[in-house]
Amino acid sequence: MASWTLKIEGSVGRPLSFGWDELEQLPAQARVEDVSRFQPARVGSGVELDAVLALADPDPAADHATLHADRDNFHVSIPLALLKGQGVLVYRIGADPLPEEKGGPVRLVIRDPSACHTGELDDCANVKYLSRVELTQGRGRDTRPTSELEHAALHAQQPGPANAG
Ligand SMILES: Nc1nc2c(c(=O)[nH]1)N[C@H]1C(S)=C(S)[C@@H](COP(=O)(O)O)O[C@H]1N2
Ligand SMILES: [Mo]
Repeated sequence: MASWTLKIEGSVGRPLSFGWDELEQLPAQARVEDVSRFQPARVGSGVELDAVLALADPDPAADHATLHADRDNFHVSIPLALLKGQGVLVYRIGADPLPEEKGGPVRLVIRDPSACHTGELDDCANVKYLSRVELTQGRGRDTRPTSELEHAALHAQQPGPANAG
């Protein structure tokens, strides 16, 4: 169905590549229905990031996950300890693929982020067009805006509703 893949790579025993069909085959306990229940501004359903990472057999020394959106060259690196229990990979709305204007084909939705640039697990880390998750020892690439000005400029480029973020 889908022409995209989400790769899990870096410090893992088993690099993996997921498309729509592979994500659909994940067990019920990995599934998350309707992220708007905990993030009212976000939509869609998906799977727990933790469940997907576990399948790749992470190196015990890996301590960061870097979330790569190669499409627009946006990258976020977060300590695994902070990310644990927080990340949902959203890729569908009902039976349909998550559209690009919602950050599809795959978007990370953090269950409980802090406001933009107020911490490592912030709203800015809800990576759209997610193409790769790379596990590393130490922090990886992070292109999140660091100032209000940079942040406003980034939002001005985004499709979809204006966001004061
Ligand atoms: N690929 C990608 N993901 C991204 C961004 C981006 O520029 N590119 N911006 C981030 C920032 S700074 C914020 S605050 C949120 C905004 O999400 P929204 O547009 O759905 O509100 O997306 C994040 N995810
Ligand atoms: Mo942001």
